[in-house]
Amino acid sequence: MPVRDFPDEFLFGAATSSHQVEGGNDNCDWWDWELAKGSRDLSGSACEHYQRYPEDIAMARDLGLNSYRFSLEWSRIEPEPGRFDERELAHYRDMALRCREFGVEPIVSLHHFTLPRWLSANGGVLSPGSTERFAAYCAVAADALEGAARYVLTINEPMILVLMGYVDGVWPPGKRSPTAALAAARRLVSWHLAAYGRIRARHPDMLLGVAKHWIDFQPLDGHRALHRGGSRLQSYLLNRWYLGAVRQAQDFIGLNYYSTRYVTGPLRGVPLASEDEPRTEMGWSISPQGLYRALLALRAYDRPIMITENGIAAAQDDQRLAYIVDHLAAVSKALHQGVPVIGYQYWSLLDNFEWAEGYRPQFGIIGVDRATQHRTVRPSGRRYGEIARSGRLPKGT
Ligand code: IFM
Repeated sequence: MPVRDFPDEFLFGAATSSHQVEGGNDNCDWWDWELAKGSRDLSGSACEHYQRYPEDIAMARDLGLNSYRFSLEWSRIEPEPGRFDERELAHYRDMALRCREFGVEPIVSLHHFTLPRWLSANGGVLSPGSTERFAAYCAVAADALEGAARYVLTINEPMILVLMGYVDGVWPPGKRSPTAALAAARRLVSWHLAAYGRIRARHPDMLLGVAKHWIDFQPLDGHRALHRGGSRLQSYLLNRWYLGAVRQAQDFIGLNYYSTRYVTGPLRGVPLASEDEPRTEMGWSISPQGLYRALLALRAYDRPIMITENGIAAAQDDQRLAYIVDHLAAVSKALHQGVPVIGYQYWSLLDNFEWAEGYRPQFGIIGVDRATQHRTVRPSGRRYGEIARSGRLPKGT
């Protein structure tokens, strides 16, 4: 009997988020932002996943995946403050049930960057009652998922939302203010804590977490104290601070990992160590050892770890396959050293709307033709599915 690289129950899957794939998501802040800021592309009909989800989940299952991460769209579920739309709740419950029917474990995010327009128009994350509003929405959403979804993520990448929306100002709400950034970061801690408390009290069987982005900060020059100190500081600010603040309110750790970043000072760094280093279409480094380091670091939080995102924007599909295999090898190495990794969700199931970058970057193991919506499974998707089915990496990895 060949030895498996991953345990039988390991959750191999792929991820998406509502605004990036559903289409017609016109009641949220991002829709307005795309129109007002003249984004590279409008999200428009995206992948029409709102209508085509049965077909898409079936494709994931046919590939051999046993899990699927998707998000609920708050702006659809609560189109006006305090009014919850039963049809939308039924829609998302059906998505989770459809997964179950196909033997696919649903992993559900309740918030993935977008806000209902009524909230963004009133101060968004920083509006005075936003914590209570978020917790109330999460409670209703969790009720709708009862018996259908076990793994629930309250917030996707809270510190990326802070960085892009309140430091760099390139995402809504377009602020560049350290004071607002700090307030938003604190507020997103209270969002999670409030939502966790509310859901935990009503649904003791649900396993709750945050999809926490982790950047592998490394000193560009390990001999320079400034680079070393800078990388520790940046890792604290972007990686560890939030995880520490919600430490007692997580049943598992959700890890979104993409790359290493090379640090040259307290708030400075470069994406690549040298100009000839291989990179993704996003210009990010390709660094499976950064994933391995992240997993070892996260062991300190003493919870099971689910890789809720890891992936590559690649014009060449063989680059995607190599990325997946090399990152899974890093996961397997960590697993064999006792790190409790319970799953891996590739980002993304489908080519989709990559925020400010529009439709140019192709992350999907399934390609989507923008004109026809035709789906094409890429060879990397097939090979990933074979790994998922067998629990084994290709020989020689
Ligand atoms: O597309 C995003 C996703 O929404 C959040 N994590 C990173 C992905 C790739 O940039």
